[in-house]
Amino acid sequence: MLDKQSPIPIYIQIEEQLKQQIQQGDFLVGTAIPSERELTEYFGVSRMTVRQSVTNLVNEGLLYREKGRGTFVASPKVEQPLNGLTSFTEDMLARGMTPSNKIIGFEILEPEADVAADLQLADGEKVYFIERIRFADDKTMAIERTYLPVERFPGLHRDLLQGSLYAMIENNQQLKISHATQRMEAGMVKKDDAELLQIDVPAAILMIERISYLDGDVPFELVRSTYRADRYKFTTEIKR
Ligand code: 16G
Repeated sequence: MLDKQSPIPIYIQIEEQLKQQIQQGDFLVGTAIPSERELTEYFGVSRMTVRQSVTNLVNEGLLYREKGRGTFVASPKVEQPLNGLTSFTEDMLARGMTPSNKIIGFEILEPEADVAADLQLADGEKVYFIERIRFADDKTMAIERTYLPVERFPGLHRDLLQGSLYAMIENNQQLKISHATQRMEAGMVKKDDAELLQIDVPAAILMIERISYLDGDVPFELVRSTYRADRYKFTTEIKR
């Protein structure tokens, strides 16, 4: 219950209490939590206070609102370690989820200078530009925009990318993926990407750029990904 004498603001106490109830399964994933009116009566506080607590939980990704329907409990975020060089397919399978892709773009083009530099391409070298929406258990997770040097993967076609790109590289092409560098920053989703990810604007996203290398320090992919911040959480192990 609430402690009105506590230095902890009431809206935070309510937030913590609701969080605990979600975590212990009092409210199940996908079900509605009580309405603002009900929470107002239950806690004996103003509607504004309740709204603030609920909004904070929505912003943290524990709850989501649906216009005209109410506020629901969200699925827990996928927690992905950043320590190993793994593929989306491997990550989702490791969590017992089923990965799938929708290829929304596949073309050969002349890369911009920054892409050519990242992939260490010679003048005039072309790239495949592949756009994929990635799903876990049929839920949208991310959009990946991948650049691959045409010279390294001659004859690549759309059908080969229905599954895992890394499996294709390692199994079909018999190449050895070695390491990658990655940059991550926060942002707000663009309108077109929001439609692809089936989210309402405004929404937070995590943008990741990865350059991956084959054995011998040869860059083979540049990927610019847009991850749903409400579905993803990245963790790193750090040692001292
Ligand atoms: C991950 C990688 C991406 C790689 C993809 C291959 C990040 C940020 N990105 O999503 O660079 O191309 O896996 O996945 O982790 P696939 O083998 O399932 O196609």
